[in-house]
Amino acid sequence: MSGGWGAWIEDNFWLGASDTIVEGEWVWETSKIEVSLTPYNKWFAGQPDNYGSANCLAIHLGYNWVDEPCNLPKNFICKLGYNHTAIG
Ligand SMILES: [Ca+2]
Repeated sequence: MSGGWGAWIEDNFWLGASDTIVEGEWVWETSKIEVSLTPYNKWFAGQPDNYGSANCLAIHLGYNWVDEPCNLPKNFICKLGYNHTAIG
């Protein structure tokens, strides 16, 4: 698939944070730490904008962060511990 919404969906990934509990307060799903308190974030200019009730954090090409509706189909990126073995 190339171009249009298909490429947009394929070219970005869920990162595992959301503002579903309190709009505008972004929290990592696993640690429950506020995103603003972690040492790195890279919101794209004008993001997050809650467009279309966007409550989940995605990263897209250029490694910028955007908020998107949580029901969009995407692959995801996970942080694993040092001793984890990737399968598959
Ligand atoms: Ca939101």
